[in-house]
Amino acid sequence: MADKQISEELKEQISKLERPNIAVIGGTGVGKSSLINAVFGKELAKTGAGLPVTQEFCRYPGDEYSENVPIFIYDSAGYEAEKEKEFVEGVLNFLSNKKKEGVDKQIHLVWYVINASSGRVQEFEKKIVDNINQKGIPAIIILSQCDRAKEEEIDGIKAALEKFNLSKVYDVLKVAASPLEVKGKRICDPFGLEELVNKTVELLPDMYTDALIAAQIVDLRAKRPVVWKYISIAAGTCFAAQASPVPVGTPALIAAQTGLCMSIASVYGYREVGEFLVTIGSITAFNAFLTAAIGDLIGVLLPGAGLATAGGSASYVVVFGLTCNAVFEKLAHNNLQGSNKEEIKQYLRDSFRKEFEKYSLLRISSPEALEIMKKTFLDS
Ligand SMILES: Nc1nc2c(ncn2[C@@H]2O[C@H](COP(=O)(O)OP(=O)(O)OP(=O)(O)O)[C@@H](O)[C@H]2O)c(=O)[nH]1
Ligand SMILES: [Mg+2]
Repeated sequence: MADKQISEELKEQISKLERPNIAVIGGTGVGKSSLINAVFGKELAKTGAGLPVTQEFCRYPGDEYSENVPIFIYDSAGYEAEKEKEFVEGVLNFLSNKKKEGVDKQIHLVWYVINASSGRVQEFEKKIVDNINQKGIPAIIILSQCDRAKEEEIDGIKAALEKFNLSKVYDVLKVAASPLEVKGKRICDPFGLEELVNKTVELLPDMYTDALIAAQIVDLRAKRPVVWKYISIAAGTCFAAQASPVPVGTPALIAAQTGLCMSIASVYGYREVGEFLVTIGSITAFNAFLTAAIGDLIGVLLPGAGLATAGGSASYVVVFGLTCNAVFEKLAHNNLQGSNKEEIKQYLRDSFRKEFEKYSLLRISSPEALEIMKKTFLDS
């Protein structure tokens, strides 16, 4: 009973993550696609110098992956010189049509991008931004490529924007998503991205922010509250009135830990690793993987293992959840892209053991203890 209950609840929680739609709009070559890639830590959108790259509104990810993603982002074709009229019409039509598709499909936020080193904003851009505002869509203005803009260019744009007297919902942020390289060396690190994510979270309705936090990669600590939600649902179920204590090593707890591991993996964008773990062969193989990594430590956590109390299974779930979080947080920091499966497997096995050992003395004997743990986890 308990296994079904836990995994069903997790599934339901995931499906409740409403998915925001963000549209990225601005001139050609200002760096819209580069910005998207930097925020989401993946080469979602094609970028490039020279000719215009993005040709029309493209949704990322596309239909083939849409089941599993917590956010949609629309990259757009930039305006080109002398085609401003078509551009304005195109953008406004797009926003109106999306609005007609309903609350879920409409654009919830616009990132309007202006190249800082151009030193100017044009009159028709005011029209677009004003119109976005009239449609009730919040917008953030992003001054891109700030790594190579002079202060006076940035000030010039800011002064022009002030003259435009745009509504209060806007914020103007300085960003460098893909800083210039000189002789193979970056002149500075990317900047402004965390601020952009934070501001975005502030402007989006609450129901959308978990989804955004899960999808972005520039601020890893921001993911913890979402991770905690998963851990606390799984652990809380162990204390629920009718849930019987879950014996460690039984299908019930294996199913719970598998679901929890996958959910946490997906918050860090490692859905594939989560699935890889789960599908190493089967859930039994995942269990064998864990037994090889941490099996001998479970006895430390639950002396005389076997039949656990509600507190015992909650402790196990929390320790396991915190372990998964630490493993995926580290994986995101260390970026193992390019490593082969065997290397990743070895890395995961080692870090599962190390992290599990670290947390294994934790005891969660009551719902109150769960609350205290929450605070420690979010503040540490
Ligand atoms: N120096 C610097 N260059 C950048 C930055 N962001 C993007 N670029 C460069 O600007 C060029 C255009 O970037 P894209 O991201 O393709 O621009 P876009 O706005 O998507 O362009 P279109 O798709 O044509 O509308 C590329 O050569 C990028 O490497 C940045 O923050 N700093
Ligand atoms: Mg583009």
